[in-house]
Amino acid sequence: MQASKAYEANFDGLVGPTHNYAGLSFGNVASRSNEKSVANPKAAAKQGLRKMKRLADLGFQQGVLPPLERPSIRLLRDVGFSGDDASVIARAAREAPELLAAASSASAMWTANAATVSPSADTEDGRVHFTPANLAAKLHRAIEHGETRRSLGAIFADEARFRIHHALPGTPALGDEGAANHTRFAREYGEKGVEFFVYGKSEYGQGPQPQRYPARQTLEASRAVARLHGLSNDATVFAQQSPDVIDAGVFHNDVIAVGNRTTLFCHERAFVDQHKVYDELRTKLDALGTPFTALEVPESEVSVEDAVSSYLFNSQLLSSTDGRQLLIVPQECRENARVAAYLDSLASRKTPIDEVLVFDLRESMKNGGGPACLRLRVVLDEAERAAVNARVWMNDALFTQLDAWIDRHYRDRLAPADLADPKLLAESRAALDELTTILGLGAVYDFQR
Ligand code: SUG
Repeated sequence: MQASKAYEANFDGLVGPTHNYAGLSFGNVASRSNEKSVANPKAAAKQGLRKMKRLADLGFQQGVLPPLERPSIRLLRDVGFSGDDASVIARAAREAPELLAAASSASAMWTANAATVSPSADTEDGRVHFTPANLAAKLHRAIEHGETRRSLGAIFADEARFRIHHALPGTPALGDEGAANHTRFAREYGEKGVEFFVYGKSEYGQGPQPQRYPARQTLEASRAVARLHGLSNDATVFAQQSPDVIDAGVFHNDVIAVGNRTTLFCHERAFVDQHKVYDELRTKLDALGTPFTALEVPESEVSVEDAVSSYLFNSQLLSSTDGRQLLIVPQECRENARVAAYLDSLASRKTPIDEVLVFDLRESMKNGGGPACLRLRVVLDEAERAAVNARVWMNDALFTQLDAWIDRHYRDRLAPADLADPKLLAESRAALDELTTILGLGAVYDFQR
């Protein structure tokens, strides 16, 4: 059967007005080392928006996912703070500042963790499947999935084409971090592919586990998502991340590997039994008539430590319309001499990467979120693309509108103490209320209902 033409769209999370550095993610080196520094939400939102605009200008399908309502008054009420909204915030600031910080995080910007997505070419029922990630490992992230599901529902509303599941039960045995631990290989986006799930540990099985930092994704969760999406066993591969790289700060697989179509770009220490993993991918892809290339970076050229500090592998590997493969890296890659030398050497080596583009995402990077963290990949054929809420596609007009919207609503300085300011809630709600009109989302937020 001839596959229909399909595209990989990237949906980036718009950085929310409460972007701040609260040190909430033990195991994520950047988050912990920038704890309590002063953030610039306006700059953060503009850096993300400029990435979206530039990729749209280059001809990529680029969408926008909205921030969530923060601070989450719902979380603060759930943990016993009561009274009017201002009193809830004031009491939380006094009695449990760490819970106020969790309720205020703009972490939904990292949409690679919003959900796992399987294209219709891979699923049993021929629909695009989404499973919002339960993000059970961290409180500030575990509160995202309900609202995320609502946003996805407002954008991918056509139930004949899109199936949006509920998140898996939020418990350690089923810890799920979404697309950050998922990659799909296929010759053409519209053809059946092999879906690659990477987990940190198995809850019930044997096997090595990290000792220092938590493994956020379990094998049981990855298998559950594959089942929900109706993926066939002969077109799925499950691999374990090396526990020692988790202990070195690789809290998601997308900090050490990225894939696109027939290419896997990764560090040589990314997986347990790495060569077996390549063999299984190659065999399963070969059965579909699809080639496979692993571009592996050795420790001798770029150490895991360099990879974690530069986010070399948290890059986006994108196929341009003229068939070239682009690597979208954060500017921290240019500031690390070994990583910069590696990237420079790509021009003279024969690799599947044709060009490297560098982006300033400093504000997000300081919380451990690079180019790939900020995007959710959704492969869509023509009909599916036409069924997406058209207002979320990036173009000149949307860029101009959002840029002005950021100017109107965002602060350029947010220190930890500012989270106690009740005005931040009102400002954030005013911004989001206007955003739902710009993006045509309807009343997705609790405060609008
Ligand atoms: O879950 N950081 C996020 C970064 C997520 C990166 N995503 C991917 N790798 N796909 C996290 O650790 C830090 C928030 C703070 O400390 O204020 C944070 O949540």
